[in-house]
Amino acid sequence: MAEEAVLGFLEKNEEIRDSGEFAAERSIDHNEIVNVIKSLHGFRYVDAEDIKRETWVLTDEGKTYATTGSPEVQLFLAIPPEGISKEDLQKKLDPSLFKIACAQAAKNKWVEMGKQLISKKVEHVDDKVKDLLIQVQQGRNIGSDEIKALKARKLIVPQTWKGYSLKKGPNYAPKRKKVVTDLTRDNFQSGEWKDLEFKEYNYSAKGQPLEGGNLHPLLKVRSQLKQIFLCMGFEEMPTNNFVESSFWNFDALFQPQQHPARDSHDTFFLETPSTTKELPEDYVPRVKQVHESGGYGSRGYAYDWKREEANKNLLRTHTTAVSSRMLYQLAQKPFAPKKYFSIDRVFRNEAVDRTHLAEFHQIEGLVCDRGLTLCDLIGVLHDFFSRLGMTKLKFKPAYNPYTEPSMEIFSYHEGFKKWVEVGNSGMFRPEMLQPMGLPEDVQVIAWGLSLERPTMILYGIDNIRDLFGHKVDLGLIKKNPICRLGID
Ligand code: FB9
Repeated sequence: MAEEAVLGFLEKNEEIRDSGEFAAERSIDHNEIVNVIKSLHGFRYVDAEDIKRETWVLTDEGKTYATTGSPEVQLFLAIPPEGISKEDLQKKLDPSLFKIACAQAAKNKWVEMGKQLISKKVEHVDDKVKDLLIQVQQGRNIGSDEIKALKARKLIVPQTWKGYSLKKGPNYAPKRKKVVTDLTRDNFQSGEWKDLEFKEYNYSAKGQPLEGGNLHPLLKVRSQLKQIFLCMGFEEMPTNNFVESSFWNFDALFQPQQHPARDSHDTFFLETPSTTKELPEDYVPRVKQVHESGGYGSRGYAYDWKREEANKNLLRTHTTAVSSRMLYQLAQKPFAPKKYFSIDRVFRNEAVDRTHLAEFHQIEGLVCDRGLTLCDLIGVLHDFFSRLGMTKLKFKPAYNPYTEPSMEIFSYHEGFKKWVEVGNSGMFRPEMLQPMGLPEDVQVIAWGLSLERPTMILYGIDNIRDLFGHKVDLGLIKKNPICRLGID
């Protein structure tokens, strides 16, 4: 009906100047006309141009007054000639209107708000507000002062009316030809195809979105880092055991049993199974020995080392626990140099904040070989971090119970224009390596960093809770760019 009206009118007329008037004149709903115009425009039967008009529409309160009359007039009409007490008058009107009605009626000097009585000051009043609201409703223009007054009373609000002006398009026809999308065997054999309108191919149509799996940004950065380690000739250590014994997590690393990190404020100890089943009985006494009285050039910690303490199970606080296991295994065989890495979860009973959760992924690299020095460590750190795009490094002396010397690693971040701490490193202490049975001239250089920090920086994620955990927005997982580590 709307389409015939539009195509029919253009058959005899140059253009439809205003779709709003066109619809109103034919009391066709303007939205119906708009949908037809959009579709005819799509098939180029018509060429349509937007026309916009700022109009005013009534708010719900405005709509009420347009039908029931303005509150001040309702109040005026409710006052009997002899006047009425405020209480009685209040009963006669809708409570939500009373206040505004009094204010307006008084402002219009229609009523006398006496102490006892409210009385009329004029004989008759016109409900100009109601009339104005109806005019606006009918789209008729009213004066700007009236507009301002109604707007101030939040009875009308501005609205942009959108319509079209349209002319015949290149494919104009008084009647829309049946558009088909496919050349079928039937319309081909029947020759009907010659008179048919074939729908244009929309070459910019987006194909069906491929619903494939998406890698979490952390896993993208992890696979990039794995690539870097493998390219540097490192082997991945097996990290599939979140539960570890205090022995491998601390004692084997020459971390004393009274070290603050070994109490439940920093470490998650297990209730069940609370203790480990087995430890290498040939090796444990040497660890006890080095803790209690040193050896290998060390004087140890001179305290009473307890097996029970070492037996306690916990959630590993660092993947260095895996390094200690692997280095011990290495020491059980004829020595061969090794380059190992690990990337997996570690757990620390820490206060959660913008950059810290109770668990994060630790990245660790180690090189085990004869005669390694601090220079080799600095060298491998430059090699490793340069592959992450960090070429400007500086090192700050640090302390770890299991490495001496130890260094914090800083990289100059061009974007932030500042030095960012990008990790920690050191040379494993002989008190850790010798009891394992590694040859005296074997040194192990190692370093560690987190997976979350680089991922947050690379993906511009400012709060770790948005990266990891139940608050992660799946949209981020679906739409995050590929990880271009070290690639400008
Ligand atoms: O990851 C860290 N920072 C970092 C790393 C990369 C990065 O890349 C950006 C793209 C440019 C940005 C930042 N840090 C280590 C430094 C800090 O964030 C630090 O405040 C927090 N650290 C964690 C531990 O927090 C308690 C990060 C985590 C960390 C620290 C030390 C080690 C591992 C992880 C280690 C070790 C180690 C030392 C010697 C021998 C073996 C292992």
